[in-house]
Formats: sequence, structure tokens, C-alpha cells
Amino acid sequence: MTSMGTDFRFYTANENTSEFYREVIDGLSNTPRRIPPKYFYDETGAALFESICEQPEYYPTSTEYSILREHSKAIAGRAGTGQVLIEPGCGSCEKVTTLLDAMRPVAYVPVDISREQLQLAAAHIAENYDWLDVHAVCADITDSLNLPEIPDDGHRLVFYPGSSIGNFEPDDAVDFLRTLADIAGEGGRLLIGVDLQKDHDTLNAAYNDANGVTAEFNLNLLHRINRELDADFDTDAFDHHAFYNSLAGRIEMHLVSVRRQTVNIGGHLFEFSAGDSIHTESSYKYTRASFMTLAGKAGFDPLDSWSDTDDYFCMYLFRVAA
Ligand code: AVJ
Repeated sequence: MTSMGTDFRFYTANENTSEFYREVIDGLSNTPRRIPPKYFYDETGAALFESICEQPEYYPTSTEYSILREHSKAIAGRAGTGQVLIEPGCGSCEKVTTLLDAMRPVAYVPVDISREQLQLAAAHIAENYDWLDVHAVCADITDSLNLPEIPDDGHRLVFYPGSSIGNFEPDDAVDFLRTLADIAGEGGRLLIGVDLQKDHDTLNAAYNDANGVTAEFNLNLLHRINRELDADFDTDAFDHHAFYNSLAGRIEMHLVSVRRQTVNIGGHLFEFSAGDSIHTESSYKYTRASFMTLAGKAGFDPLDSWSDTDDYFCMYLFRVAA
């Protein structure tokens, strides 16, 4: 644990490049080749994701914001006040600011894998909300998350906006929701943002923005592997490919080799033919019914939900079932 200045605490739960190395080597040795999307978020990737959120085609962020702003009082009214507010994968900690004044939690626990961004974000929150206890935890939330030294007076509310639940395969999403239920504990609650199924043009455009930021975000993964894992990806020889797979109900992002090539990653050689892809992300889209079923399997009872007028996106409030 490090003390950052005077007003917040910073914990590092895991920092492990060899795990990154192992997952890349394993993932590229698989058929189909895949790399877990959590590795998008180095410092550059986190900044690119922030930029994606500002692209006009990427509706999830702006839609979720408008829901949170419009309903912050109602949400706080239903979610309660004075709780310990835990945000796994907090990113820049901006969304939570729509709720803090209305909710008045006793403590805020932002958790994220992106170290530099977490430091900045936690410092910013601590500065702007001097009544709030901030405990930042640098950790991979897909690992078992043991949260250090969190004050546990007051019930816990887990805040999981951004529809990142969509990154998990549905079965894994149930497991992850169970983890969130464990973190929330008895009597705890979950406020979660979920991207809903909608017309395919809207979905496809959101992952193929005209400015090419999503493409750059996707390709940054190869730049990162080159930087950190002693690899020689020719990043110009891979194309961003993103599309809605309607059968599976998910957006898929791929990096597709434009020619036959060999890539060296720390001494491991990988052959690519033209058209061979690396599956870098799935982003599942749910119907209200399918998400209710998922949450129910994980042991959550529905309390309330808030949505936009187009029904593009939904914020759900759940309670951990007794
Ligand atoms: C952060 C997982 C919610 O799936 O929409 C955005 C990530 N990838 N554009 C999403 C992402 C490409 C995003 N999540």
C-alpha cells in the first residue's frame, strides 16, 4: 500500500508481465487465435478508449451518461445512501460523479488494471469530494478480487457501468456476476449498465467509427505486444475488423492479417496466412429478458431499472438474493 499525497490510498494487487506473455502465447497457439480484451488497456489503450467514448457512433457511453444524469436522484433513492461504493474496472471514474452527490457513500473503492489512469482518476475524485474516503485498488478484476482494508460499516453497492459485462461469454458472465454478488455481500446491491440488442447498423457503426479510433484501439494491442513482449508485429499488415454476429448476439472484433507473414514474439514464431484473424474482443448485447435470466442465475433479485427513450441501454439495480 502506498500513500499518495495525503488524501487517498493506493494498492497494487498484481502487476505481472509474464502473465501477459503467457496469455498472448497461449491465445495465439489456440484455434481460433484470441487475445483477452483486458490487454487493450495499457496507458495508450486506456486513452484511446476514452476517445472511442467521444465518437458520435459510439452510443453506449453517452446514452448511459444521459440515463445516469436524468435518474441520479431516483437511482440514489432506490440504491440507498451511506454505503461503501465499489467500482470494479472504474477507468477514469467519471460516471460515478453523476451519483456521488445524490448517494453520499461513506467510501469509494475504484478498482482498475490501468495503473497510471487509476492514480490520476482517484486523485481527481479525492480532490473534488473532500468528504469522501477513497481507496484505490490496482488489480485485474477478472482475477479473484480480494479487496484490502475496505471499511465495512454500511452496506456495499457495486457499481459496474459501461456494459463491460458484455465482454464475458454468457456462462462466464454468470460467474463474474456471482463474484460481484460476493463482493456486494449479504444485503448488498449491484448497479450495472447493460447494452441492449438493437438494429444492426447502429451496432456495426459503433465499432467502426469514421475517425478510425476503434481501429487504432484494436491495433494498439499489437503495438503493446511489440513494446512489452519483445515482438515484431508489422502493425500495418493487420486490419481492424468488427461486425455484429446476430446468431451469437455479439459484436466481434478481430485483427486480420492482410498477407502471409511470420511474427516473432519473444522467440516464439507464429505463422499467419492472408485472412487469418486474431479474435480480440466479443461484446455481447442482451435483451431485457436474457439479462434478467443471467442475473437470476448469479443470485440477484431485480429491484429497478432505468433506460433511454430509444431503449438502447439499460441500468439495472439488483439485490443479492437472500
Ligand atoms: C468497455 C467492453 C464496454 O464492448 O463496447 C469499445 C469496449 N471495444 N469499442 C465495448 C470497446 C471497442 C467496450 N467495453
